[in-house]
Amino acid sequence: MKILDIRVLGDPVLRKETTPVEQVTDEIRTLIAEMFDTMYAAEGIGLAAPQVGRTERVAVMDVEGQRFALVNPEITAREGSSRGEEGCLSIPEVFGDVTRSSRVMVRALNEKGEEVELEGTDLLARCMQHEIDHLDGKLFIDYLSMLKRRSALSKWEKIKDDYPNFIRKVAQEKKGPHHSEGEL
Ligand code: K1U
Ligand code: ZN
Repeated sequence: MKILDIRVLGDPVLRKETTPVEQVTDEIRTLIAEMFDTMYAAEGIGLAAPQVGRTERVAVMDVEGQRFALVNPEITAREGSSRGEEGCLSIPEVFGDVTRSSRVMVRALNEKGEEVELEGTDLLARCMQHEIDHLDGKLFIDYLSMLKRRSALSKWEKIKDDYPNFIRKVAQEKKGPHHSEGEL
């Protein structure tokens, strides 16, 4: 298992457009496996490649047991609207309410390189949109009102020095899908 460093707000990689993956190779599958390990270790429900300093169009998520690796994901349809609180593993301790579509359809390649079309509703839909935003260089704070964004950024200013060089070190995994109770 390899836990990757998470890049935090201020690292330019979080604002870069990602590059579509041409072929799902073993190298991409290794990246996906390490991203899952990192996501579980950080106790998140999703993670996108730029958050670990990579520019491939790849994201992973595990929302209430629905676990997906998405390569080159695109939203093909959306409906409804729902407002809910979001956080971001790249902006620790900062939260804000964001309005998102409540149901989305996402087309992507899976880990095997097969084309899949997935439906997400509620939290899964929110997570899909949050992760696809990361792949387009967008962060949830971009959707906050000027006042809420200012307050989020002022909170971040107070804690950002805990992350020298824009790097968040994540401790070894605490929980994941394959670990039984009491296992280290
Ligand atoms: O991409 C990330 O930064 C991960 C982030 C994704 C997220 C999607 C949708 C809503 C909020 C955040 C997180 O995993 S934040 C932490 C988290 O585990 C969590 C957030 C909301 C509900 C449940 C868990
Ligand atoms: Zn995020």
